[in-house]
Amino acid sequence: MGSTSDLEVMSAAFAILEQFGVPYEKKVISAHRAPYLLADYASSARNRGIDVIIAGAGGAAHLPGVTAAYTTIPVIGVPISGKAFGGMDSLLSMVQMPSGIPVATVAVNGAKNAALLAVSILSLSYGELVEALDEFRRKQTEAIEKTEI
Ligand code: RP5
Repeated sequence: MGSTSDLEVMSAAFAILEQFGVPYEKKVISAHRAPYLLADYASSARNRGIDVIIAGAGGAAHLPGVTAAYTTIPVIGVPISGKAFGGMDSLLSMVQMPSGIPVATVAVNGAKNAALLAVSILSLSYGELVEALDEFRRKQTEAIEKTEI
């Protein structure tokens, strides 16, 4: 994530990754304030065994786009709403990536879905996650079926 101020929103992703038993690392790396750190992190990610990167940022949210420029592993962007524009600035910064460097962008503050998408991608290589995803969906459906108002 771009700042510790993104931590609260991004914690929804940590919760999902922990629920599925997916090992992960959390980092604050700003595309603007420490671009050299981002270049090092993203360009070494594949060789360090990282399969997917979830990048959450707000404002002129270049973090996922610049990350994706330095690696060919999948990058999922989480636009984070700041004080201005209700997160529309971050959303457009991510979803409007120019052709050639894709960022899979989820909803504003959609950290939970970002992690679920990461787990789906990982399930292509780690078969045990397939059953875990099916179980997650079953429970979600059951909860809806049992809902009374
Ligand atoms: C972005 O600027 C961060 O991702 C954060 O969402 C936003 C504001 O950062 P702070 O000023 O709170 O550090 O780079």
